[in-house]
Amino acid sequence: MDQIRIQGLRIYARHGVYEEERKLGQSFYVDARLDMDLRAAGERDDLDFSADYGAVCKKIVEVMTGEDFRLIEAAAHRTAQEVLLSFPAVQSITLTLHKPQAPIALPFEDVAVRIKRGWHTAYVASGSNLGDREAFLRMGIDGLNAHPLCRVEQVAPVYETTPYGGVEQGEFLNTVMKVRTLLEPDQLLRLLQETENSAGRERKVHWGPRTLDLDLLLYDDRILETPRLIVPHPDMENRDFVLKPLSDLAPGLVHPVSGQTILGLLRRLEKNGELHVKSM
Ligand code: A4P
Ligand code: MG
Repeated sequence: MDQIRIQGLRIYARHGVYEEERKLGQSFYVDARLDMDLRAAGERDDLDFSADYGAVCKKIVEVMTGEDFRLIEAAAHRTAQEVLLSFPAVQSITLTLHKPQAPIALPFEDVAVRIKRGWHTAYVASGSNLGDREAFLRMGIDGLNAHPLCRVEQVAPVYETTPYGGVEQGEFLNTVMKVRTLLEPDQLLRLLQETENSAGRERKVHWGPRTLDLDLLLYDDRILETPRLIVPHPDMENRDFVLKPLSDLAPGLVHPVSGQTILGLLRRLEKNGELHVKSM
């Protein structure tokens, strides 16, 4: 990927564990590598398609001097996060924070931390079959958007679907959201569950009726299996009410376990049988 690089930005700040450091301050140096697609900016000669490196430097100084951290790890983390939030064209940032005057009672040249942070793409399935179903789907979208580290970028059309899974219950509305996020998968799952809870979700019957169900389908091309979270969602291949809206957003996306595209998985399901989406 293309890059913008900033080297040796000097900032006088007060990060440190010792009182002396917090009182007197010292010089820190920041190197930043911004990974982003610079083709459109290059072809059009237009800053709107890039990130203004002067403004990025100002943002870094603002964060580094706006709050005093004990650890350079924390200062680097917050600075990287704020750059990503303020400059949407930046896909990821590698930030090195140097502290050459750190209180180490030995001769040394430099001490630094280097971190990489970036945006992730997640697809979230959303379903409701109780109460005002449309309003509950809307609460799902709003709940994710309300989190500062999440942006719902696209929402697929909403489909009316017959219940899957053998439990006698009302019909569902289903859709899929494309989410750009700085949250890690377990943090995103927690947000999904909090959003379900604030929509009055009660867990009584497995696969039973629900005001709002939010399932994490895909997170970049990661494969995860923990007691709390399996990604890709283990049953998505068998659910046309998931594959149909997902294929509206990303038909060519490759499922990282099966190696098949989303459209391919949907076609296979359509050939084999049990379908739940009422109107395609
Ligand atoms: N969990 C593990 N992996 C994931 C993941 N990728 N995303 C764990 C979300 N959760 C994941 O979920 C049970 C546990 O799964 C969680 O604690 C989490 O740690 P839950 O939401 O508490 O319980 P549930 O919803 O009853 O189970 P589940 O498996 O989420 O149900 P489903 O699979 O969502 O099925 N028919 C139609 N037409 N449309 C529907 O939307 N939905 C269901 C529910 C049944 N039939 C349906 C529909
Ligand atoms: Mg669920």
